[in-house]
Amino acid sequence: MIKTWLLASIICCGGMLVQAQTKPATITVNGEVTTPLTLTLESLNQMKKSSVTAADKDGKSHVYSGVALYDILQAAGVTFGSALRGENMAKYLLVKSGDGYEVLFSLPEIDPAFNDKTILVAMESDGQALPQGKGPYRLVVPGEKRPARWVWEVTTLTVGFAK
Ligand SMILES: Nc1nc2c(c(=O)[nH]1)N[C@H]1C(S)=C(S)[C@@H](COP(=O)(O)O)O[C@H]1N2
Ligand SMILES: [Mo]
Repeated sequence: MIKTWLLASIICCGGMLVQAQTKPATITVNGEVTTPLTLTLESLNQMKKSSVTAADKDGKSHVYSGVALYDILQAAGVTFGSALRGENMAKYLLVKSGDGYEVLFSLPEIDPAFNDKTILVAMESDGQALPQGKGPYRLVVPGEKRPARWVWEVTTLTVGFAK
């Protein structure tokens, strides 16, 4: 009886430890949004998929797939389209990552009403999950000469007023 109990607690605690270690990576969307979000790989996979072909640091072209940054922010209720005017033109998006790296975008850069280039929150490169340390979510920003805003290990998207 005691043995069974012991075995059960070991399995249970072991399971909890494994769960703590494999806690899924999330993207938090907060700040000037109507609906703050916490997205998991599962919820991102339920959103509309987009693909972008872009050249990496070495100039090699890859097909990246994931969810458009616009679609994520749109789901959180960020002011885009006809609402991106007046004081909202002074809003920014700060992208934060697991290693503390942070980069900034203006909203018109992201909004298809202003810009034809799709900024992607990529989950795959050439059909494969992103390599360890470069995922599970990475920004892909087509058309830039340096990939300095291709933030890997994206954790947080914060919309704010610059004034
Ligand atoms: N999280 C995070 N993302 C980052 C960086 C970083 O230091 N941390 N460096 C950026 C810079 S300056 C470059 S040039 C590219 C390099 O990407 P690569 O190593 O996959 O070629 O990643 C960008 N994304
Ligand atoms: Mo860089």
